[in-house]
Amino acid sequence: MDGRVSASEFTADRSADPSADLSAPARLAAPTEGISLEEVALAARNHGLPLEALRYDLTPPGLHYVLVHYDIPAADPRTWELTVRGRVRTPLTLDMAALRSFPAVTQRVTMECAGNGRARLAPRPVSQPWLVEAVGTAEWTGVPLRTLLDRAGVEPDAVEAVFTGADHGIERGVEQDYQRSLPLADATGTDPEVLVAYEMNGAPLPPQHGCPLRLVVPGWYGMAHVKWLRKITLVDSPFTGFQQEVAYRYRREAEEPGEPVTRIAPRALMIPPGFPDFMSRTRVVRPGSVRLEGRAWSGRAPLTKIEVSTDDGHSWHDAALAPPEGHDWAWRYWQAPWTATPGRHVLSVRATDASGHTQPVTQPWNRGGFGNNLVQRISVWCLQDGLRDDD
Ligand SMILES: Nc1nc2c(c(=O)[nH]1)N[C@H]1C(S)=C(S)[C@@H](COP(=O)(O)O)O[C@H]1N2
Ligand SMILES: [Mo]
Repeated sequence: MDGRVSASEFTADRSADPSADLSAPARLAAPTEGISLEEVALAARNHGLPLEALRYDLTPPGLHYVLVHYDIPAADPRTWELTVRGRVRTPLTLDMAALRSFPAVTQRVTMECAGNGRARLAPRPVSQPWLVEAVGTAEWTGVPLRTLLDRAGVEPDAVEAVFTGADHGIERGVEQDYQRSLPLADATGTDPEVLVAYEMNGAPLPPQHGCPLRLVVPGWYGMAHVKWLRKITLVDSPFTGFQQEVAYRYRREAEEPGEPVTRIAPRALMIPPGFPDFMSRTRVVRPGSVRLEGRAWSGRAPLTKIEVSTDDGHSWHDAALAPPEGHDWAWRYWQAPWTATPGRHVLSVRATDASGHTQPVTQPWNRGGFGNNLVQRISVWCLQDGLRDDD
């Protein structure tokens, strides 16, 4: 050896398995490693809710967060068919007209990506780098899943329904259609009631949200709401596909089976008050009375308490929480008064639900970066005057 490191020593692992270059395994970022261009590319495709849009009960078109693992597939509603197969007495093939002929149900549902909060974790799981904004609320219209399963006649030995989307890709070396399953009890439940939805806020589904058909599973994290839904298969043993058994598990060690990611943990978010600095997004407010407000939700149990802190978590005060008004699976408005005094402040809010869960003030870490409902912190400068005089 002449002391130089040959190129093959760096590429040895990869040349042994050429697909490692094509589709890398899951990993954690090194302590000093920043967000990569690959993650920026994902973030540019999969946008979040601008937090000021928390002001709307229903998220306006285009402001609802989006998460697409592969590509948005080409889909023509005029020729689309949904099949129901497997452990059923009567296999079904339904076009959009047939689906629309069933009695329709509309539900207001807050959806949140299980990876929301991932980019704030340390060590940071390398993936879609959400901060806190992967959430939105829409009114979804469609056919209850149990209506379709009744029509097909589920055989007594069926234990799960598997949902297949029309999108196709490779993830961590596994080529696949996007697929997820639900236990039969959840698939046929009445509260929450799972929908096979064809409308979002009264209009046909837009391409990025699953045109022409998607599953909506109220209370569950986003991965369960399979978009571009083309096939429902009743199976007699639990589904072990990639998005079920490999991804979307709470794991601290890579080798452990982990717990499945299911329902949404409680979270409250605040509309950042005042106005932002362009680069840092640090907020500026004027001294005096400021209304702190936002939305809160939980997919596990009704909310019982919202608290705000204006001193970086040292003390907490109850906020006023609006009633659910019949929308049990949607976020609720909260507000609290604050008197801003000159200087720097850190604002936070946290939600508690009837299952006794409160948002943590230390990170709930797992390898996939799922369910990180660590409290939001908003840095605010209260300035007597502007930084520059406009007059
Ligand atoms: N077919 C399919 N369904 C999918 C996905 C996908 O990539 N393909 N992404 C899932 C994830 S991880 C989330 S968070 C939600 C996002 O739904 P939205 O883009 O309508 O907000 O869709 C889910 N359904
Ligand atoms: Mo997600």
